[in-house]
Amino acid sequence: MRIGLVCHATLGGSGVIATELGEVLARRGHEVHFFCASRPPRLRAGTLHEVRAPRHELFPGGEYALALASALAEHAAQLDVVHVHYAIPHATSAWLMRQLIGAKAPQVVTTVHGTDVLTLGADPALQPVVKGSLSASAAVTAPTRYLAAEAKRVFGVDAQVIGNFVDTAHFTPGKPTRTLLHGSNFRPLKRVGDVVRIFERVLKQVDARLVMVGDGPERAAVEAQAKGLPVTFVGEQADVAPLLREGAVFLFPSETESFGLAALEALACGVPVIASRTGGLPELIDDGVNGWLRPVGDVDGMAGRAVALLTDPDLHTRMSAAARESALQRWQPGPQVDRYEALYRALLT
Ligand code: GMT
Repeated sequence: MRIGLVCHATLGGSGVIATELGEVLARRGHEVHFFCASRPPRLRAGTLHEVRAPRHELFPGGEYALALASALAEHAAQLDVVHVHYAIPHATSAWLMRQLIGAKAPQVVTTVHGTDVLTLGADPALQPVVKGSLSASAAVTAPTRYLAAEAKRVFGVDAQVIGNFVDTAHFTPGKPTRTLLHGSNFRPLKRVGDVVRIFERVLKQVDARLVMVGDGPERAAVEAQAKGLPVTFVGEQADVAPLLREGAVFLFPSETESFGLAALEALACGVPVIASRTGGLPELIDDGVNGWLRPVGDVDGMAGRAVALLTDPDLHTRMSAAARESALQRWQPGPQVDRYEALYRALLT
């Protein structure tokens, strides 16, 4: 098949899933084209079409959404399917492309990922156009049952659940040291302040260090909060696997998460995850098996579990093995890419 993949070119999970999907599809012999504003950091396969959005110095407008629609229309004859990751603005650009091309247009699949449903997509300023664009997609998918239910609630659309996945050959266990880890884009919903609060409580009982991976709006404030503590801020990393291999515990106290790809990468490296019981995280983390779930904001509860993992080697070994096993059993690329391929084929017959 000739497949167009559209994603945001960031280190965010939706861009990572789109580029990994493209790599597996290309390995399976499909022709893969990416449409992005710039080169996605983990892109390794397929043809990249960088979408240039001209700007007018006076008038604000959705230039990128329109430029993407034009680029998709320009290449429509070379494509059987356009699969967009993250609905805003991609699903709308794909719908516009179909208006431009008509009956011969490629089929459109939209995968919703998180805030395109939960916050931004639910905003009354955008909800009608996102709803209309999703309804016009030939198929909508979501990575968890939780997000599929939210898509139904917010937009009235039925989304098929096709899970995210992790390359378990790259994300492999290492030799954990007394290191707590956190990785995110440091936005308020990640509650990075809680990470430091949890760590302060841990330090009262155990000697340890904290490594904070990523960057974003809350970084300066949390660096100030962590001053004087053994905390290292390493910024954005193209490859987080080497850092994860040193971790004993991954802290993920988010306000909400549709899936939590960063947590899955930690699990694949055999790092138990202590997370909030929120969103789709319970579909990834079995409480007390491959990690622990505590209510949002329960920093004492999360610190208690981290101390248990750092001080009980048998418990850590058991949970670390369960973490790796859960990634191997449930979140390998093969079965999820099979489902996407089957979906594309069904739309083309
Ligand atoms: O929705 C966002 O804020 C960004 C988005 C992204 O592009 O990474 O994150 C969402 O999609 C990821 C990949 O499916 C999930 O792992 C994240 O949990 C999800 N973020 C939220 O639900 C807040």
